[in-house]
Amino acid sequence: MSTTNRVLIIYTGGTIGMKDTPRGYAPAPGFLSELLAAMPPFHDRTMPAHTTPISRYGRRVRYDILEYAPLLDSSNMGLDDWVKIARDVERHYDAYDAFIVLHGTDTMAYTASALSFMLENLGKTVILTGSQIPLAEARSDAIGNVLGALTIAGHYEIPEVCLYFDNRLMRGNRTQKTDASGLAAFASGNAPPLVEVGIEVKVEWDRILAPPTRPFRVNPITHQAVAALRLFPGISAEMITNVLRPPTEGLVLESFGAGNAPDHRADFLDALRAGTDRGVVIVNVTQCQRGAVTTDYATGAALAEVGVIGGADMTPEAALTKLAWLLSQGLPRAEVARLMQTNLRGELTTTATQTRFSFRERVFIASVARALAEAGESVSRVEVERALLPVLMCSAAGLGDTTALERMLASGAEVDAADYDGRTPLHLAASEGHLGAVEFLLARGAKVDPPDRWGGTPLQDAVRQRHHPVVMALRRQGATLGADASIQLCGLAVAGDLTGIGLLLDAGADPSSGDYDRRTPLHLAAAEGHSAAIALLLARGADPRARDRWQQSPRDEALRGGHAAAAELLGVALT
Ligand code: ASN
Repeated sequence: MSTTNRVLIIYTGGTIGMKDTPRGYAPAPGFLSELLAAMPPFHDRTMPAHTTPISRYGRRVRYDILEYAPLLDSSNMGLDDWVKIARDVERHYDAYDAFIVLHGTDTMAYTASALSFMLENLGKTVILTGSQIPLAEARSDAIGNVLGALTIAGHYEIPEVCLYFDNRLMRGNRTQKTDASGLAAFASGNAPPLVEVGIEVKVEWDRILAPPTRPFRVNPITHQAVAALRLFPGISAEMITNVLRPPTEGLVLESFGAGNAPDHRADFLDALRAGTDRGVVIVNVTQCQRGAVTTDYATGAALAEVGVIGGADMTPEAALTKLAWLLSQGLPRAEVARLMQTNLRGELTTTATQTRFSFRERVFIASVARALAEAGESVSRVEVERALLPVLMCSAAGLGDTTALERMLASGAEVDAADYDGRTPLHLAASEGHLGAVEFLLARGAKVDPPDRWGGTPLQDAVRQRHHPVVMALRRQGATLGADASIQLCGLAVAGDLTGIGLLLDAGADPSSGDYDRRTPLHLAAAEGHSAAIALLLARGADPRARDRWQQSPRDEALRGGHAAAAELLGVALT
């Protein structure tokens, strides 16, 4: 296996590679490549150019640099530049394991968002990074940023467009530049980092999108007619009308707080309604760096009433590029509106009812599907899902994780999905004593007495593991014990196990039915002189008159064993 990963660095410009000139910082062709080649962390002198030293994880990274001409300050970048980057990733997709895009910080969040939509079925790591101080400066943040991005790109498979800055790898379409001068220039207010680099590289696999099952392709943005407008107190209706004039076809409206706008201003709302009536897709996102738009306030509901779509917790950058991308595809307006509210690349958080699987389950299922595909097995993700869902359901039930159960049921899993031993989620939840999960499964229509491969039922599991509340919950739903309950009760009577006897009786065992010699639990407790067990059995309705195969009564047994107190108890019961 190769221990060298190949990374393509697409260098578009930005402060990172700038040179100090008499007119201020300016991009300089070839300069960055020379600098990197001269720096030991980026170049092992014993190796061909642009090969890093061996990392502590035993790998080298070999990188090539694709330098753009001209190199751009990112404030000069636009839609065509986004498409060019996407096309370069496409052109070199098979030749490299991962891609790094060196980019100016000013509009990096826009490019990252745009790329996340354009790169469809992305199966390789794409990381945008740059710096606030040029690499050539002594105190530059570029060394850490590029080295961190190279390390992640060269070691991990994170099939997403990401942004790496200040020791954190974030999902690109969740980022915003929030600091014009600080070195921690980017925030991802609504999504925690995917990777944190400290002494260790900590990858949060649960947060990372599932790898694709379909081939990679570029679906470019070609549509320019989108705009963004930040509301401010007192904004005029005229201004809204002007922004919404043709050729505008999409508008990202940055509203106050949780998606609010003046609802007592008919002129303002009429101007918006005129836009949506004309077919302009208007998406509501918050001006805040964290949180989502809702229709909880009347001022938020007013926007929805004039046809403005809720953009959940998308950043304005993500909403704008997504809108441009969807409009580029010539989809009907209703479809654009629907997809704007749908999570396509992890750019927005959907409510629980809309979520299919947690990332953990999706990543797991997709990874298995991919591994099988790589091994040459022609199985679809659906087939893998069908095979794995029962196991995942059982495992969630065994952990008492009702949230996961709920999610899987919502995505089509069966409540009685049995594993290879015929054990259902209810068996597992009952065995582990998870009352909440048991009640949840029963409420969702789980079969009460499904036999597993050995004929065992959830109630038997709960009894065996002595989970009394679960036993009661199952009984309330009519669960019944199997034929061997009386033998089990006899065993407990011999042992004088009061808790066990009580539990088994609560589970529905008949206190008077005997073993193959018709010896009842009372006979056995009497023979052993377990007075407390005898009292318990009698209190629970055991028949003191029962005769065994040899016509012996429980009292006869007590007398034969010399257990006077037990005989006395049974004598009283007979009268
Ligand atoms: N103006 C620069 C750019 O965006 C800022 C930077 O890269 N730090 O290209």
